[in-house]
Formats: sequence, C-alpha cells, structure tokens
Amino acid sequence: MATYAGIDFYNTDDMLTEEERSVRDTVRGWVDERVLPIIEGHSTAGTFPMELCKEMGEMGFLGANLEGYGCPGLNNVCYGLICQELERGDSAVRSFASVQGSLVMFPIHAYGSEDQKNKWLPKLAAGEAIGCFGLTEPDHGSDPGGMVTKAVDMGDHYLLNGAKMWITNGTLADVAVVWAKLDGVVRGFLVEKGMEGFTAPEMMGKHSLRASVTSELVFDDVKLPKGNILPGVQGLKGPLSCLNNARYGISWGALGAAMGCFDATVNYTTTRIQFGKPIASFQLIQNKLAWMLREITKGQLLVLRLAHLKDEGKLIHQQVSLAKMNNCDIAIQIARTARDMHGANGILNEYPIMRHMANLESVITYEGTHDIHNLVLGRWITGISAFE
Ligand code: TGC
Ligand code: FAD
Repeated sequence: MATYAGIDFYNTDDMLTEEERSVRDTVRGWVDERVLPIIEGHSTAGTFPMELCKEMGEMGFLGANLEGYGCPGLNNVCYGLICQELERGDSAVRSFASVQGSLVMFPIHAYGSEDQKNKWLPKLAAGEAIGCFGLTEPDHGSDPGGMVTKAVDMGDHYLLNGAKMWITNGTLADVAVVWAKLDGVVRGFLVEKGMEGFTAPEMMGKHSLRASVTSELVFDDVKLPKGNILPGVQGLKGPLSCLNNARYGISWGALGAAMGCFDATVNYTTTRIQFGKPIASFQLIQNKLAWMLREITKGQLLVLRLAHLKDEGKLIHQQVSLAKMNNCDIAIQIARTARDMHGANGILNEYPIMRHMANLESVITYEGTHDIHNLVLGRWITGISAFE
C-alpha cells in the first residue's frame, strides 16, 4: 500500500481509467516500499540498486507501452504514470526505465529485424538483460548529427570505430543501441557486451544522478555481424524518434520529482516552528506553496493531454519538446525553492530535496537541453531553423 497520497488539485484522477489508477497506485506502493528506503544510500555511494532491475521487469515497468515480445502493452497514460511515480523515488530509477524502454526496446521494436526482436525484447522486458543508448559523443551533444563514430561495410561484417560519452547504464549493459555513420548516413547498431574492441568504463565524479551509472562507450575496431544493424531506419530521425518517446516519459517523471519536493515541503513547513508558529503560517511561505501547487497542476494537465494525443497517434514532436522543457523547468525551480524553505535542513540527506534538486540538473540537460527545446519551438513558430 502506498503511503503517499499524491496531488490531485484539479481532480485529474477522474480522467483516469480504473486500470490507469491501479497501475499508478501499484508503482506508488512499490516506490514507497522498495525505492525510498534505499535510495539515499545508493545516491551517497554512487551506485545503482541492481536488485530492482528484475523487479521492475516483473512489475511491467520496462517497455510498458510496447506490445508483444513479452512487453506489457499498456497505454501511454500508464507509461507516463509509471515514470512519474518512479521519479518521485529518484530520477535514476526513472532514467533506468526510460533508457531500457524508450531508448533500447523501442528502437529494436520499431526498427529491428524479427531475430533482433526475439533475441532481445523478452529479456529486456523482464529486466534479465540491460540496455543502453549511445548517441552523444564527447564533441557532439546537442548536435548529434555531427557525430564521428563510424561503421564501415567490410563485406561480411561492419567495422565500428569511435566513442560515445554520458551513456546511462553503459557499464551495466548487455546490449548497446549505438548510432554511427555508415557511408555518411546515421544508422543504428546493436553492440553486445564482450565484443572484442568494445569497452564501457564508468564515468566518475558526478554530483547529479548519483544513483545512475553513466559511462563512456569505446569502439576500437569492433567487428559487428551484418545482422546487428537495425534494418528499419536511416538518418537522424532514427535516434530522434526514440528521444521523442523518452522525452515524453521525462515530462511525467519530472513532475514526480516536483511532487516529492512539494510533499516534503508541506510536511516540513507545517511542523517547523519559528517566531512561535509554524513557518507555513507566514504569507511568503504560503505564496511559495501555492506557486508550487499551481505549476504542478498545470504540468499534470499538460502531460495528460499529451498522453491522450500520443495514444490517438496525433502527437507532434514539438509538443513533446514543450512538455519536456516546461516540466523539467518547473520541477527544478520547485526543488530549488523547496531547498530554501527547508533552511539548513534542506541540505541534509534526511530529506529528499537536495537529491532531487541535483538530479534535475541532469534531467533538464539530457534528452535536449532547455534551450534546444526552445529552439525546436522557435523553428515550429517561425519556420526558421536556428540550427542551420
Ligand atoms: P533535423 O533536421 O531537425 O532532423 C533530422 C530528421 O529527424 C526528424 N526529427 C525528428 N523525428 C522524430 N522526433 C523528433 N523529435 C525529431 N526531430 C527531428 C526531422 O524531421 C528530420 O527528418 P527527415 O526525414 O527530414 O530526415 O535535425 P537537426 O540536425 O537540425 O537537429 C535538430 C535538434 C537540434 C533538435 C536535434 O539534433 C536534437 O534534438 N538535439 C538534442 C540532442 C539530444 O536530445 N540528445 C539526447 C541524447 S540521449 C539522452 O540524453 C538520454 S538520457 C536518458 C536517461 O538517462 O533518461
Ligand atoms: P552542449 O551541446 O555542449 O551544450 C552546452 C550548452 O550550450 C547548453 O546550455 C546548450 O543549451 C547550449 N547550446 C548548444 N547548442 C546551442 C544552440 N544551437 N543555441 C543555443 N544554445 C546552444 N546521451 C546519450 O546519448 N545517451 C545517454 O544515455 C545519456 N545519458 C545521460 C546521462 C546524464 C547524467 C547526462 C548528464 C547526460 C546524458 N546524455 C546521454 C547526454 C545528454 O543528452 C547531453 O549532455 C545533452 O544532449 C547536451 O549535450 P552536451 O552536454 O554536449 O552540451
């Protein structure tokens, strides 16, 4: 049973089906029971709670919105609610599920051969195999089209050379979906753990998303069988279409972090006494709480509408950009304000605030920075690309 009641100021629960509410409550209870008691320890140690991988698979959190091949086949409202609840636990846990489901299972499901789907999807859905997504390079982050990682057709195999950086789950992964240029065109390849010339050292020293494993991927003359190319897509729209899915999940997830911060702040300010009364009785504090509620409520309406558009097949990627940038922005502002409202206690790991605040610095940066999404919208409004 979940101990967290959620925030539902505009009765959005009434807009959810019984199944959607039930999925949300199941994840919520699981996060209370399995994530919150251990996550501060992992965040401090800089480790990912590996014991949760198979559990997440068993619970249907991995590739939740995909059909067949052992995938749960839930709708996008359910997928969003899963992300929201996981991220109330920690962005690292939601990141794990996002990468596995939207960035690894989705491209295999959408663009893979039958052999690739049968080999990987059931194991990835069950959490028995782990995947990662290699797009970003040391010199190509916001501009992935400039990538220099390259595959060469050698007749009976491809030869892969290059490096990726900032790759979530990289060191843990059994399979990496790697984007590289073949004859100058971006293609997706499945690189498997243990292949000669492939290494995935963990990147150390992060102050953010500490409970997530982030890695480099290094390809030094990796011989890839011909069957390891994703046959169904060519060009930058391949990786960008995966990002669409993951950004959708992040729009919900960031709200979860914001909701966690809001809940902690209501509890704290109604019990913390200064000047002889709870600090929640001061107008400046109430103003901030009202602002948090306002932004969370607007964010909830945004993602619910987005979910319905996605389920109806009407979603355009610019709508996802707007939701990702808005909800990450309000979440990080809420976390920073919550930190202030906790006073000195706000820096302690006894409260979830500073962990969420630091995590959100990654969340607002990855999957397209705030300003990249601004420019995506600018291009949609004006028809003029700021990238060219
Ligand atoms: P551009 O000319 O705009 O697009 C090239 C082709 O792609 C199509 N397209 C999209 N398709 C689907 N979804 C989208 N969101 C799409 N955006 C564009 C576009 O129509 C075109 O198709 P076609 O058929 O004409 O070829 O490309 P550009 O080079 O101008 O770049 C645009 C820009 C800057 C928006 C894009 O490069 C971008 O999004 N940059 C941000 C990079 C990024 O988000 N990287 C994320 C790496 S993965 C990650 O961070 C995982 S974190 C995971 C975790 O831990 O949770
Ligand atoms: P840059 O592109 O160098 O940007 C630096 C600054 O310049 C930003 O403020 C940006 O907004 C601004 N800027 C860039 N271009 C423009 C422009 N045209 N106009 C105005 N401003 C601009 N990548 C993966 O492929 N897979 C992963 O699993 C993954 N996981 C990640 C996990 C973590 C914890 C982090 C932090 C990152 C991860 N990333 C991953 C990488 C992430 O997607 C990139 O960091 C992100 O896309 C930004 O690229 P960059 O860091 O190179 O910043």
